[in-house]
Amino acid sequence: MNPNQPPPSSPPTQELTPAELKRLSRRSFLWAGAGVAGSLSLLSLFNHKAKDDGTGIKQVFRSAHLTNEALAQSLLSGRLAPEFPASLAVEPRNNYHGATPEIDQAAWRLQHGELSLSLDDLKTLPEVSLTTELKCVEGWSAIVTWTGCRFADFAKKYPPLPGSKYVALRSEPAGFEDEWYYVGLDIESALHPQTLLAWSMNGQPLTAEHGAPLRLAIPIKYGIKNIKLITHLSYETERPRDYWADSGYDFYAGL
Ligand SMILES: Nc1nc2c(c(=O)[nH]1)N[C@H]1C(S)=C(S)[C@@H](COP(=O)(O)O)O[C@H]1N2
Ligand SMILES: [Mo]
Repeated sequence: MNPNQPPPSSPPTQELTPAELKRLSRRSFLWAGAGVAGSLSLLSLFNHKAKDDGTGIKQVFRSAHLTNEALAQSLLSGRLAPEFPASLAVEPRNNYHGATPEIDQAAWRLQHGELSLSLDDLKTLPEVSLTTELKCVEGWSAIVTWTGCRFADFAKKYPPLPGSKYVALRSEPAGFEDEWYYVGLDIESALHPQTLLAWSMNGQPLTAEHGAPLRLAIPIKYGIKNIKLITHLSYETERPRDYWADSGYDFYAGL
């Protein structure tokens, strides 16, 4: 730690019993941390004085945010995202960070190590539909019905090697290099029962705007983790690169 930086807030876990911890959402926990640090005005003074670390996140907040990553992991176990009646589902905004890649759908394959899987290969796995909320960090959200297979069922058929701790998902459509996107997931989140490799949205095959032919629907995490048009899937022992984590967002991006 840079000695010129103000001290981070003291670890808030000291003050809380596990039962109390469970009752706190990640966000309210941040505020609890701020309370422990002293006062909000003190924190904003720190923030004002703290140097930007180059990711756009001030050091003081980064330390709080690292504590929260650990917390996100402990809160994850056993939590389910809310589900809704399918009648509430709507079409979400198209949130490609650039142009929508229009690819040859018939030629698409999911690369998994040596395997090159077609959508029909994936459709042999049990089909599941879930109506959940897609929440974008930009502030909008939409209730959407996703249909596909559970990532957990994919992992049963194509098991990770022992010691795998992460999943790397990449969207690298040929000819759309400017739109390439990549997401890293801790393996527990990938295997969460609500995490789907989805091929349909609101009862229709995915459109190009929403990631045809295959995307991730992971309602325990923000929209940034819901990678569209997946072309590569691998299990990893080290934390993989992640498009938004590379820009300073929380790698876990949990809700
Ligand atoms: N390949 C790819 N996947 C992506 C993105 C992207 O830019 N490229 N944006 C993400 C973001 S920020 C959000 S909020 C969701 C939005 O999904 P939608 O466009 O189907 O609404 O897609 C995610 N998946
Ligand atoms: Mo987003």
